[in-house]
Amino acid sequence: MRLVIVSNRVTIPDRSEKAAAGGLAVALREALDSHGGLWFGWSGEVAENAAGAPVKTAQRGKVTYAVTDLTSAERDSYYLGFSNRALWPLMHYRLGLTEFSRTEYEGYLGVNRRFAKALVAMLQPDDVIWIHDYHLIPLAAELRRRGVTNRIGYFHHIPWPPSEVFGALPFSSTLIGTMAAYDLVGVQTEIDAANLIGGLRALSGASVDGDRVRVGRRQTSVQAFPIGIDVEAFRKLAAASVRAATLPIKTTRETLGERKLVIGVDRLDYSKGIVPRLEAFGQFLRSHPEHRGRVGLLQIAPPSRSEVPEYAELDRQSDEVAGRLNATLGEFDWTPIRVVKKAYSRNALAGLYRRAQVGLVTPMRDGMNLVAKEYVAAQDPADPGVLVLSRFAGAAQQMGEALIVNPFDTHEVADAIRTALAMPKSERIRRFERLYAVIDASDIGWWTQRYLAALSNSGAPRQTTPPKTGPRRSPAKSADGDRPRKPVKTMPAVTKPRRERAAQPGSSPH
Ligand code: GDG
Repeated sequence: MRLVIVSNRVTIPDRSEKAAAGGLAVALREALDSHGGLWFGWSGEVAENAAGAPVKTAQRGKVTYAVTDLTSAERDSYYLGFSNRALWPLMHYRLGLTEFSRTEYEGYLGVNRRFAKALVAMLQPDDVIWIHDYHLIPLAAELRRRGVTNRIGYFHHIPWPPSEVFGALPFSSTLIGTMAAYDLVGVQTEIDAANLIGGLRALSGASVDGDRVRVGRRQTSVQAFPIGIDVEAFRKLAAASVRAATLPIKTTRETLGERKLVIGVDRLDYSKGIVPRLEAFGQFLRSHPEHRGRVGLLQIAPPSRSEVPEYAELDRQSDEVAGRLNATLGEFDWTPIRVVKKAYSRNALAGLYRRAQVGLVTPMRDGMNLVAKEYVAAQDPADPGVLVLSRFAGAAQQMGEALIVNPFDTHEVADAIRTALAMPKSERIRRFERLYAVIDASDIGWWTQRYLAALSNSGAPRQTTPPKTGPRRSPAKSADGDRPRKPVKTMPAVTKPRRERAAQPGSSPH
């Protein structure tokens, strides 16, 4: 069997490039390496002759990379328009920000048709095809129209909203109905799975039996596969980065001195809740003035999709709020909030996570949120920091030992920051060990294998899921003084966020 991965953007690695630590791209590349495979998608480049030009290919080991450029009209309608001004806000429950245009929808369908046409020419009979994310929802339907009978799976990295929200999108019934062309649809959480299945039933008249969904003559399966990170690689990276005291870590030591550090790391995206988070930090300093001068918030926010107007507005707002809070709460020798709008190396990020006493991960809505997992993986097991996590991040479904907060409630987030900073070491260690065990048992390797196993079983008689077990053993320290013991990889514990235990999501808290 050969694995074929399709994603919106494909970066052809440099021949000399050493594998980066972890990350989705690395995990997918490893899966391709072990099966031999093809990775197809947009090059990220724009060229006016793109539609008629041949696909560009490059061979790296056992993997063939095949990329196509987009015309500027395609990029505007498919990528900047329908994907990022209609689907992205809609999937994040932000109807007020959702901009729909028929022309952009046509452009989206057009690029999916063009991708299908290009892919068909490269397919072999035993290929298993794995398509990623919201840019490419109708791709399997386009492939089926061209007679492709191979196994095709889809993974949706972002949330799936309830049908009352998704149904507001014109042509929502047609679009959601194309999901039935897949053999397996993976989403991040059980809430997303329930929403998608509910939407298929309500909007395209699907009949449903557990995770099996039938639309007309086609049957698919919708299941949750919570994505993970390469925990082991990230843990090593963080420990090494702090030991080596590379530049940002050294400078942070010098500029912060004994001051405590609260860290946020997010693409500059409104779904990540950066502005409400800054406000919450301001509220924390107002409510607990004893912390003034003793703690600072570092928000790393590399710019993202800056050609989309809502992102440009967020850029402006975050500067304004940080400026106002620093001006009103800061002192001549202390700046409470630093927002840096640039990307740092993974190495630097890992070290900064480890230096920070609090990881502040408060998206308004998020598919999973890998930063939450990276923050935990990076901690010193002997003196770990505390994760404050939004209940609306998919990660909250697994990481109930974090301090779970409602990001819309500024006072609640402010109180959680105070609780985190005051938490006794024994409790920090207890929470860290449970969180580490959960993310380690469901790391990126587990995710890839589990998805691909389910895809190759799809269509076959129903799979039996391994029993859910409690959290793994505590990550007791090992001989190197830092490495938590590796738990056995089976099904990870799926713990509910603490606040949610009493009132569970009948109608989903999302
Ligand atoms: C989508 C879904 C889902 C951030 N700043 C820098 C940097 N990053 C890295 C983080 C992390 C990644 O970017 C962000 O991942 P998230 O999961 O937090 O969010 P999205 O980008 O929105 O990803 C999300 C994910 O897909 C996977 O399925 O979890 O819900 O929205 O790895 O570390 N990396 C570097 N420098 C930075 O400044 N090197």
